[in-house]
Amino acid sequence: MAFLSEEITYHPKRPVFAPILANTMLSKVPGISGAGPSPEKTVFTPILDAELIADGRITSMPIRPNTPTGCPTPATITRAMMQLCGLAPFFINAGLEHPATTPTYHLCGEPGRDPRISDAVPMAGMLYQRGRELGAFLSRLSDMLVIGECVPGGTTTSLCVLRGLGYDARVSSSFIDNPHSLKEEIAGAVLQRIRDEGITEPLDIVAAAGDPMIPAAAGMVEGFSGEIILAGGTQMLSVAALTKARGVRLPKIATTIYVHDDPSANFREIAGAIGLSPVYVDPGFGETGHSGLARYCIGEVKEGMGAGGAMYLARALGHTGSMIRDAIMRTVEAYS
Ligand code: AAM
Repeated sequence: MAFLSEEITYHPKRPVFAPILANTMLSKVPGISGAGPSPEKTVFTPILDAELIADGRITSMPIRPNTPTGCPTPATITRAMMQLCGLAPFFINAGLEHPATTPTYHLCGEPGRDPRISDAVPMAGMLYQRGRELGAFLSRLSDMLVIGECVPGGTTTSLCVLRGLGYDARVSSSFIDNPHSLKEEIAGAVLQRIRDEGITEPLDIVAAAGDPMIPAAAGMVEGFSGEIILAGGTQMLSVAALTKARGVRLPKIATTIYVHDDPSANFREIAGAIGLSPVYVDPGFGETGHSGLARYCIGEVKEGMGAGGAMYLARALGHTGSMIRDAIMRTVEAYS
């Protein structure tokens, strides 16, 4: 199997890798997110993942960068790619519950609220606008913008947004066992509220049902003039669905094979319905001999913090599949 699902057509000269950090209160619902050691602690994952990528270690809390089953956080992969490529990530805070512990560009948003109860992102319009301005600013510095995300619970907000925009989506999960019935229960309640309140405008649907990452990323897609890569899985489909609904150009999506081929979701079908043909990376974690990385192949973690897009970027910058795998192995082993 080839490392990448398609040939690289563009080799950037000055890429910017920009993960968007945000919270949704849905991550605190027990059983909804595996991106953190407990439901309450998932809100810290974006901050701790960013710390790991920027500093190479987590010091603000006594937490290891692996799941309880020994599966490395996707931030480990992103860290390895930043080092391999000699890049510094540009973190964007679209709405975090707690202050970040690494430098971030603050869009002055708020954490996403529970969309079953009230509008999740009342500031969606402002976040879109600020994302657009940031995208335009970055256009002067860079020819390729790779946008990642870290939003625990974000697959569920994306489910709500995609359904609200008319797509019959089934989304991925950080868990091996995708908590579909819990997600369906939440999406059902949110869609009922959208119908009851007569919300039809795409950005209003995101304000009602989404999380702060979605409008910020979509605004950046509109504002940036160079090559755009959305680095992520089903969460990035909701960003692309929003840009499509607003008549903005369609971005490219890069993810891992673990999301692309996830039998518990319908990533390919929804990407096709939006008009996208995503590129995916197969890093061959099953053949590395590392039992934690091999768990990606059975559906644990799968993707996150732009890991798939970071590996794509490393290929676009000329690194081979085996160089990329070796860099990941070195980083993973340093944290074992
Ligand atoms: C981010 N950090 C992660 C992780 N993600 N650490 C471990 N596993 C992950 N999958 P869900 O909706 O199930 O919470 O999945 C979305 C989260 O999973 C996002 O934060 C994404 O970046 C990834």
